[in-house]
Amino acid sequence: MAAPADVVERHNELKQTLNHHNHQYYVLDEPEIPDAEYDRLFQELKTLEGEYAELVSPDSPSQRVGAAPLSAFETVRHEMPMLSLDNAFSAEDLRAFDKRIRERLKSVDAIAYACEPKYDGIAISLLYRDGILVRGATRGDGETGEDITQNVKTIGTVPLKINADDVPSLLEVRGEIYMPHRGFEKFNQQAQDKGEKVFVNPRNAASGSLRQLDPAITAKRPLVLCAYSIGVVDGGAMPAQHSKILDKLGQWGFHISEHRRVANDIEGCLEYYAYLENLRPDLPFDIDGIVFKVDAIETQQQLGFVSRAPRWAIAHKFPAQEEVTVLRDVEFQVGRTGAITPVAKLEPVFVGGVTVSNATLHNKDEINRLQVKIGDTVVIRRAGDVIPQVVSVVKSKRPDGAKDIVFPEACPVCGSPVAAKEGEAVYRCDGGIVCEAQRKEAIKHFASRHALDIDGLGDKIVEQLVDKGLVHSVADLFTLQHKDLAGLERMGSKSAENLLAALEKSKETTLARFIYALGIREVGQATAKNLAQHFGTLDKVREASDETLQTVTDIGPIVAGFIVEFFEQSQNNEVVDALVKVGVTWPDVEVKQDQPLKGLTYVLTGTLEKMTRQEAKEILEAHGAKVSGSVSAKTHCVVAGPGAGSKLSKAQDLGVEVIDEDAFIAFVEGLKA
Ligand code: D41
Repeated sequence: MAAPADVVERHNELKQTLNHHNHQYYVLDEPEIPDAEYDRLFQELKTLEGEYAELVSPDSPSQRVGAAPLSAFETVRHEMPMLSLDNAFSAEDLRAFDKRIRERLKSVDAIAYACEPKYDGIAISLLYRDGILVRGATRGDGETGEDITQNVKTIGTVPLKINADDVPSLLEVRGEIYMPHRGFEKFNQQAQDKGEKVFVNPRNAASGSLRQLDPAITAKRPLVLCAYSIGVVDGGAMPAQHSKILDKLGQWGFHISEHRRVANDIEGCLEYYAYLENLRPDLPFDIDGIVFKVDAIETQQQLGFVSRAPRWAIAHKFPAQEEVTVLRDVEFQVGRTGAITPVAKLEPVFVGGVTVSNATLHNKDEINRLQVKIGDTVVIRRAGDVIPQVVSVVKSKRPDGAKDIVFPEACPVCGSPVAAKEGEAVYRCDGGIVCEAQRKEAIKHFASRHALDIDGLGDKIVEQLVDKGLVHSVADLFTLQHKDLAGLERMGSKSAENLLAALEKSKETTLARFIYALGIREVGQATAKNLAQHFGTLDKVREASDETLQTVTDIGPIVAGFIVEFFEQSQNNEVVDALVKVGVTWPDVEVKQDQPLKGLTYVLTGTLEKMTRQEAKEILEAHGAKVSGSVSAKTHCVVAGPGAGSKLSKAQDLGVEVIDEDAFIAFVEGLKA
């Protein structure tokens, strides 16, 4: 049956739209819509083509996967095309996949599947001749990609040489290059500090990093390769199961997913899906689904592929964590330290399992970067349980009346001037404790679980206490009377009694909690603990100079500056004194006298085999040393395990002492004696 005119029209429209977004995504690295939206449009196109085969044309996005590479790199033709993956979006889709396979094989037996996370990065190919890496290439459109040999060679997880006697003389390893969260955040922070371009997400960061024409730039990016299959093999044999092939690659020094597993049947695959979906928020990298592959290579070959996607593999995608919606308004919230945060008020939208109507716009720079206006259609992302954020603007959907976002020049709560310090992106209200918003936040923080842990003193109660003028500073909490509390909303006589008892109880605390509760900028729980352990008494912390503070574990010049600044302000000291006067107490902390490594900075790098890095760090810190993440002229010593890279070479360049793990252990033993 011929397709009706309206279907033909819709199909043309989809083709055009998808080709546009394909170009934005693959060639320009500037996606305008979330993957979920793209997937939906693509599915719609595939459905139409499924119904009316005549619609399938050579220029349909269904006929190619990705676009031609940029011209700057040499083009490489993959000897064996790099296939793409079909998607499944539900358990039903997955069972249908299994059914198709068994029907095709005319088999009633259960099929074993290799299960692995689908890393959200860039697929690449690595070619090894006699075990030596001779070429690295992007997947590109699957047929041709870009030669990025110089760039992949800079990535630590890419072996330059496979040291084994059973390596085929020609071997192609395929995998995904991605940027883990920590590296991504650090990189973006640095880029922002330098006023350079920041990346929207780790995937774009990985892609942008690989596309640098100067490998020295790529070398500085925290990229990781995870190997997921092989391509051409000649002059040697590989195992007969996908899972065993990965094991082999692991033995040869490739990074392979630690979460991979073999399921005995498709129901096992669904269990694996649930397991990984649960783990996903805690993974230190982005994954966008799971890949299931028939484990037996012989069966894979029997099944073959259709239009560039294997029949024997499928990607089970997670539900969208990004969505599009409309930005209705922007509100400015004032935090504990006066930081003004623009909050996007959104047309409510369902993202990754929850309805979102607020998202953070972070700060003024971010608004400028996004070039967002009120009325815009925006892309919202919700990652794990962090605050949803606006990641981009769909400029093509901007309405005529879109309004500029005006950042306030005065605090929306107290009217004090708002300013950013030089080099800082954050604008702050300089009202300090004059600002009601800051006072409220400071009190909420003081009462919070890891601070004084005042049971029953919730946000709503704090707001009422401040609004009614009953509490100006945290010290006032401890002089509250039953009659003050019982009159509040949501507070009966009994709850008022309970709150008074909780306040009384909270007075007995620890030095670390007390320091944390003060809410000094950048002094979190860990720093507060370090301060308590280092100084032992509050007075010593108060008197400590900038230089002394910097000898404390994990405290650098910036945090030291905040602490000094805090105790320079008389109103802060008055509050601290008042707290002590009303009876807030804690036992003094015993300071370890024996700190032979005091003032020395150590750096740990590479893999330690007899202890974890965390253990080594704790040992060093217990002896008074500072453990840093980067090597500088001030570094006293670098402990380097196998796989140490740039830090080791930097230490060598700077002439910093380098010891291996055994020497370190001997040294530590010596300290005990
Ligand atoms: O982690 C991944 N992104 C991943 C991608 C993976 N774990 N396995 C994959 N397996 C394949 C086949 C089945 C074709 C060997 C893949 C991809 N392909 C793939 N990545 C990009 C396009 C296709």
